[in-house]
Amino acid sequence: MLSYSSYMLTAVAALLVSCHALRKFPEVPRLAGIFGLPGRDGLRGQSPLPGLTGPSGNGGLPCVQGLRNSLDTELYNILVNLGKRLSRLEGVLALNGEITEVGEKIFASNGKEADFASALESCEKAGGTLATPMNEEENNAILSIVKQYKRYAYLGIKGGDTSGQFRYIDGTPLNYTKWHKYEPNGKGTEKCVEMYNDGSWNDKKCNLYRLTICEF
Ligand code: MMA
Ligand code: CA
Repeated sequence: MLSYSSYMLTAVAALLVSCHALRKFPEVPRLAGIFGLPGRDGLRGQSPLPGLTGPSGNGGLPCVQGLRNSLDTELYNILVNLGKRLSRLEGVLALNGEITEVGEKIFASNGKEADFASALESCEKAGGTLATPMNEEENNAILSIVKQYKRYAYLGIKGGDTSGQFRYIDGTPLNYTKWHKYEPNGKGTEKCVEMYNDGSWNDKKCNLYRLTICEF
């Protein structure tokens, strides 16, 4: 009787351990389904391995001793697939001229002209911020969109109270600039920055209509 109880205890403990990962990551079956791996639906009504049980509370993905070990591989495969699908989507968007990628950044425009505050709001609502060139390569990527739409664009840079003090929107000082000759010249009266169609910058009033270019 004692040995039977301890056997049951071990079995239950093993099941708990194997299901632990799925409780910790309950989204795994759903992700697996999304990324084309056997997930909730793929395994419905089937037992992919002999001896598998389908306990309740984990969305139908079977729990079995040893699943904990395979979960890393499963998650790895999901991430690899996710990366491949994202890169295909990026290829489509880039092909259609809808995004421009530089390093980790993605630049995109909605093609609309707006004042600085509205442009920034549009970008933030979309989960990004205004395009902010932090080196020559990023400046050129933004320039390509300015040329595409043939419109000057506001940049994610703002002038402070002190004249000539321009900072990134988050308040940090600029580490790259591309001022046009004799700019900035607003002496604190032009608190926004526009990009000309040669990629150079001009401090400018914030209430004009300029192309909205965001970065993500
Ligand atoms: C405009 C305005 C300024 C800019 C000068 C350059 C007259 O003001 O765009 O921001 O510096 O042109 O000539
Ligand atoms: Ca100016």
